[in-house]
Amino acid sequence: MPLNPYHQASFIKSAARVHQLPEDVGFEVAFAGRSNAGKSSALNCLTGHRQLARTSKTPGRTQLINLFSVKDEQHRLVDLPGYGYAKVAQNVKQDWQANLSHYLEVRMSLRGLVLLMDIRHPLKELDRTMIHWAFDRELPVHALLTKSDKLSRSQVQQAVIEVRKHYDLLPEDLFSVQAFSSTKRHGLEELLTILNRWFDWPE
Ligand SMILES: Nc1nc2c(ncn2[C@@H]2O[C@H](COP(=O)(O)OP(=O)(O)O)[C@@H](O)[C@H]2O)c(=O)[nH]1
Ligand SMILES: [Mg+2]
Repeated sequence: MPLNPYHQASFIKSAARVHQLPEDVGFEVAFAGRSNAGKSSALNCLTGHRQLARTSKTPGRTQLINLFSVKDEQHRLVDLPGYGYAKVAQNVKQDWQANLSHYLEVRMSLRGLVLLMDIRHPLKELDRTMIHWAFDRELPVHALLTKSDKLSRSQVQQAVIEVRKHYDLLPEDLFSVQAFSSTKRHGLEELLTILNRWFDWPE
């Protein structure tokens, strides 16, 4: 595999609140999804680090915004807290949601949102909420339908088509969809193309 810049990703910091983030300059690409959607696995697959983002069998524990630099600190991957974990108290949930919507609303360096959803259960209510927050400021969303190894090839194709169809009226550069498997490393090239575009790196 050719050397990809994401393999040099390194941890910058964790932030509990938007005001604790690094200065809002350069480029950011955020990864979001329900707890257990496969976000940590995808980030680890992308960066080649086995423990860059911690995978967990007890979802809902990561409440911090984690930032990683790619090439330099002007280009950052942002691991947003997972949402939708049933056992979390209502007030904590509301707090996370306020924090996530605030981040999506005010962060000027944010160029795109990678939204991870289990390919077997896409577009849950909170996923749609995230998508609408992004569209409120015309932020592009790339839906990453994870764990595609769990379905047959035709089921995977069907799922991609259906999610895309749900946002029929939006142009492809504002809403795109792909299947992804961290375990099989399927879909990495397609994801890299989107990330490079958002970071304004030549293909
Ligand atoms: N079969 C399969 N399982 C996956 C894949 N990605 C993640 N998982 C599993 O799904 C669970 C949640 O993954 P994790 O990356 O921790 O999800 P997160 O909560 O969104 O960070 C773990 O048990 C992973 O091993 C995948 O591509 N294929
Ligand atoms: Mg995780």
